[in-house]
Amino acid sequence: MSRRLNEASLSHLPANVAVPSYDRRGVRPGIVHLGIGAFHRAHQAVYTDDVLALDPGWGIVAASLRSPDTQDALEPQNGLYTVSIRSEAGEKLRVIGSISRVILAPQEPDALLAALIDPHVRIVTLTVTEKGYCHDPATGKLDETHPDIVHDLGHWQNPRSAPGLIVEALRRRRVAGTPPFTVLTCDNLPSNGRTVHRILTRYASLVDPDLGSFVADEVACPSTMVDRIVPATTDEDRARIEKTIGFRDAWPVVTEPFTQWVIEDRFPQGRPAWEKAGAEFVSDVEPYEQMKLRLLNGSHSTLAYLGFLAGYETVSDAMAAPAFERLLVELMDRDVTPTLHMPRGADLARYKKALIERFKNPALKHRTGQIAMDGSQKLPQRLLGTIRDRLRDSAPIGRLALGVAAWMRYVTGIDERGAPIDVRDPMAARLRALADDARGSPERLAEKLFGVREIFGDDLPKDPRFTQAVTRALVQLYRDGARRTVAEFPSE
Ligand code: CS2
Repeated sequence: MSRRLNEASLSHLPANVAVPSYDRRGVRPGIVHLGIGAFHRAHQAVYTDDVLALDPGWGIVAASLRSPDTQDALEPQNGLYTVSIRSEAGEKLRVIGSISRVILAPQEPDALLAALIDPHVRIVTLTVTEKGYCHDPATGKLDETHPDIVHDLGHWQNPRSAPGLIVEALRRRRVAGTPPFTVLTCDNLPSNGRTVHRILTRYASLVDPDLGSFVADEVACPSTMVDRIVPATTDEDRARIEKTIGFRDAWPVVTEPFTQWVIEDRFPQGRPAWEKAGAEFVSDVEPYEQMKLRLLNGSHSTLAYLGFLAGYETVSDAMAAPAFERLLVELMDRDVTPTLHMPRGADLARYKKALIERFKNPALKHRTGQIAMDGSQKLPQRLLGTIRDRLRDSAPIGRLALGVAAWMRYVTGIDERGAPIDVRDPMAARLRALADDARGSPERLAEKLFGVREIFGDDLPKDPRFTQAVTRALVQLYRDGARRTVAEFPSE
């Protein structure tokens, strides 16, 4: 077996593997990142790596809030890892050096808080996934009954949730006279900056009303739209990359050529010149966010549930079926596009065409089962917002309802052949219990699931246009299976 990738191996890598162009010894952390998963490492960490040569003051200290896996993989590698960019044209490899340290929050809470209160740290970025914000997905408000929030409010000096950690760090900075950092969420939440600001303000006000006002008035939470498809790394990826670079990387990340980052330019304590790496700074991100959440993520979730039920393992497998491609094109063009309000100059037609190509990328083994995770946290911003807008316009919602129905079928935990589905979702147990209560009747299943207010809110379950369209699609899915339902679904 080869030696491990680390600082010493950088000068021994093959010439076609790009390496950091700056001296890592001169880098100082200016960013703390919470939630170091593959997405952060293929996205924000790459943009930052691109600009560290210009200003070495923006290195990243990253934290895992739960699992030790990333720390175990990256610490022996001095934070270095490989990004593999894959397409039909082949694979490009690059070693990223912007992460200097990985902290495991549950084990080293003091180290994380120390990093967060360092006056040189001026930005805290987050990719903690939708569920990491401990909020109610339907309303976007803090879920005050969430076990981690209940814990943190009782022990606010020893928090474990992302809101708890951020607010405690802000409190300590305030006591020390250090200006607050900017909080930059990079998760796929609607109006993500505003949502995070609301959650942090509420949490802080429950700790101390005065701290709540401080967070409300003084902490900037710019919105962002982040985009890059990053499938989970496989052992096959590890072996292939080791062969090319000649060193073992315990956790490389695999991604596509496409990458996009649109950021609201509101950083009172300064920021890296990410625009030099291709990020777009705008005054209003929300149209871009909505475009991406509804077109990309909405299609992704629809494809994930229907594709999984139809027996397609990956997104590109499902997209190779003409009926699936047609459904998605129609979903984007006829159902989502009319709900978007883009600034002049945004080329939606080009964006959608590129999306179809991205989904078809056969070199990315993006598993439908991966995207299907955490649906309870994803449906509101991916499909239900579009549905609300369509209903307001008295427009048809058939395809959108089919996506919701496929999710319902999926969370029963039993696939079309009677085999168990490993449903990963913070609400999995509750959803499963509701499904069991429905005893195989699609009508009852739909009715039970409409009652989950955290997902569907109070309005949709009362609208017969919504409930009937979803129930009809669910009946069809049970009767005909996903493949046939998609093939026969009317283009209205
Ligand atoms: C996907 C996203 O897993 C999922 O839910 O829809 O991770 C998607 O790949 C990214 O948002 C693309 O930017």
